Amino acid sequence: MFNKLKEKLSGFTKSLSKQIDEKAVPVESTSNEAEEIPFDSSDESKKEQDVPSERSLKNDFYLNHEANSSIQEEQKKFGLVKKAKALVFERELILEEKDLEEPLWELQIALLESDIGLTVAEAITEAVKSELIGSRKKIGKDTTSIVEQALRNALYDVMSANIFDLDDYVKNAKKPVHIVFVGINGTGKTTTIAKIAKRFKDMGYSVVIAAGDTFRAGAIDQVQIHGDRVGVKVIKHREGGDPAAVVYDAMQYAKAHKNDIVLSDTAGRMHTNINLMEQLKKVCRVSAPDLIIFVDEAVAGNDAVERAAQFNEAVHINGSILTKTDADAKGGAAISIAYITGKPILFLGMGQGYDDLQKFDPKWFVDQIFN
Ligand SMILES: Nc1nc2c(ncn2[C@@H]2O[C@H](COP(=O)(O)OP(=O)(O)O)[C@@H](O)[C@H]2O)c(=O)[nH]1
Ligand SMILES: [Mg+2]
Repeated sequence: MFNKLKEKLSGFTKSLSKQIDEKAVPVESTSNEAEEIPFDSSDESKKEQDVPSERSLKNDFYLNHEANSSIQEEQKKFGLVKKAKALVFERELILEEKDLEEPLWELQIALLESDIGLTVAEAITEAVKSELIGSRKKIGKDTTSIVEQALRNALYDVMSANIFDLDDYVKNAKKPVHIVFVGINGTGKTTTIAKIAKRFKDMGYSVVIAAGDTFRAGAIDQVQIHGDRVGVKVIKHREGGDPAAVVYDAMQYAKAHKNDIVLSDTAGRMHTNINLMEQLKKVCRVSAPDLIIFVDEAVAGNDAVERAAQFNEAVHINGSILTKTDADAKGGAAISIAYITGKPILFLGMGQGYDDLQKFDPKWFVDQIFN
C-alpha cells in the first residue's frame, strides 16, 4: 500500500543520510562525568552502573572496539574503573540551513509527486527542517534513523490532528447514533456504509441503514442488496423521494426498535453542483446527525482533497474515509485531507469485500510508510 509515497520518502531518507554521513566528524566524548572510581570486583551492581555496557555504547555511539578492550585491560591492571569518556568516540554534526536546502527541496517535490498538496508539503518540510537544523546532533553509525525520525514526527503531527475514535464515540453516545455519509458518485460510499454496518454489527450493535440516495437509478436496490448480505435492516422510499424523509423514517424506526446506530446513505453529488449541495445541507440540517463523514477514493489524489475541503465547508464533516487504497493510490491524499480539513481519517477501504476496512490510526499509518 502507498508504495509510491514509501519509495519517495525512502529516496529522501537515503540521500540526506548519506550527506550526514559524509559531513559527520568523529569527536572524543565531551562527557565531563569521567572520574576515577576504585574498582571493587565483588560489587557487580556498581560495576554495571558505572561502566556502560558494550551494548548500550553500541546503541548510542560509535564504538572503538580496540580502544575498548585495551582500556579494559588497563582498568583491570590499575584496579580502577573509568567512565565512558576514554572509551568512546562519538560522531557529531550540526546541520545548517544550506546543508538542508537541496534535500528539502527534493523532499517537497517527492511529496508533491505523491499527491500531497503544496501547503501540506510545505508544512511537512518545515517540520522536518526545524527538527534537523541547528542542533548539534550526536550520531551513531545509522544516520538514516535521524532523518527517518524527523520525517516520522512530521507526518505523525499532520495525521494526528484532532484525533477522534469513532468506536469510543459510538460506545458513549446517546443511541441511536446517527451518521450521514457524503461525497461524490462512485467513490464507494454505499459499499463503505455496508462495511461499517457489518463492523458495528460484529461488535454487537444493532444497525439500520437509511437508503438516502433516492436520486440515482438502482441505488435503492443496491443498498438493499448490501443490507441483505450483511444482515442489516434498510429503510427506503421510492426513487425520486425526499432523502430527508427517508432519513427521518430511519431514525423513527431505530428509536422505536431501540437500535443503536443509523447509517444514512446520500446521493453522490459534485461539490460544484450548487443545487445538490443545498439539498445535502437540508438533509443534514433536518436530520441533525451526530456525525457527518466524507467518503472519497484515495486514487483521486488532489481532486479528493479539493472535494474534502468543499464538503467540509458545506456541511462541516467530522472525519473522512478513503476508499480504494488497494488500487494504486499514492498515499498523499490521506495526509492532505487530514491536514486541509483538520479532521481525522477514520477508515481506509482496502478492497471490495465487506471486511476490507482498516481502522485508521496515525501511528499505524506512519509505520506503514516506513516499514
Ligand atoms: N478496490 C476497491 N473498490 C472499492 C472499494 N470501495 C468501494 N469500491 C468499489 O467502488 C465501486 C463504487 O462503489 P459504491 O459504493 O457504489 O460508490 P458510491 O457511488 O459512492 O456509493 C464499487 O464497484 C465498489 O465495489 C475499495 O476499498 N477498494
Ligand atoms: Mg451509492
